[in-house]
Amino acid sequence: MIALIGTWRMCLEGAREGFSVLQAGGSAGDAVERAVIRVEDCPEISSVGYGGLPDRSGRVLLDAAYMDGCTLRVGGIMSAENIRNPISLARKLCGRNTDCVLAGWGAEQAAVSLGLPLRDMRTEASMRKWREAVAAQSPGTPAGQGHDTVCVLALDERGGMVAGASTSGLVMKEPGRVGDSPLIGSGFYCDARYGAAAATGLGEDIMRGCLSYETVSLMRRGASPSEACREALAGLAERKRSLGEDRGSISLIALDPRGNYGAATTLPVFPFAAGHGEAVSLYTVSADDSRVKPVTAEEIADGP
Ligand code: SD4
Repeated sequence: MIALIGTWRMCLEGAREGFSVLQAGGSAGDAVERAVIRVEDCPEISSVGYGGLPDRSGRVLLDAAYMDGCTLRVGGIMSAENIRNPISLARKLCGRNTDCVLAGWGAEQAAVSLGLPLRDMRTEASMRKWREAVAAQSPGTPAGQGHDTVCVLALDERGGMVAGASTSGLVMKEPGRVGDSPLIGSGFYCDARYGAAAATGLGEDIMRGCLSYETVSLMRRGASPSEACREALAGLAERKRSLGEDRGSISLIALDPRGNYGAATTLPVFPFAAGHGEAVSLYTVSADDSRVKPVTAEEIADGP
């Protein structure tokens, strides 16, 4: 069985490309990298890669990760600038025994030494939005929460399973701020024996519950991907409620070794692209209705 799932509507084209890699007998790693690159390279997507919105200082600082579920090896970059395809660098770092997660300038140096292309990730449009945001902001305003990470999970014919994630983080984040996306167990986790999971939403909350590891753990104990996502989210929401906090803004996706996928969210609508067997399509789940519903891109054209 081959299968692939990715976060948000913006991932649909990439997910289709990644899925075609799997259909041609390619590896889960190639499928994930292809799908994420498609999103990173798109200048209109303002939360990932090229055209991603800058931090408060006007720099586009990127987080990304790649995990191989057969070896439990991981690669990642945090708060790194000028990396044309963060997912490709994360993948290259995965497999090293040391130095597999690099931050800032070190990540940029590694890209150069590994022969990966650099790029100024700012676009005219992203800098215009940044200038507007700076003008609208008063000192001490926290980072904006509307932002969307691309996370992709894939299963190949040989049972290979990979998780990947890439983001420019929260809008107007503080320089040096790192979200959940490059943190193993929080933004992503993948163990080919039990399944893979990834998260999008407010990283500061996702980290508190190590939600991706928690989701895979629940699958290890027999939960389906949908049940595991729901239970992991509900566990953190319950804990937050006991602390007087709302459930926040978090969505989870998951995939098991049989190619079943699932998702759960605290949002009114969370779109994702997924497919097993024949083709990839768009689906949604919502906080109030955990059933996975097929949708068209037009039906959810307003969101990411
Ligand atoms: C972060 N989790 O940096 C990311 C942002 C995101 O939907 O996914 N927002 O916290």
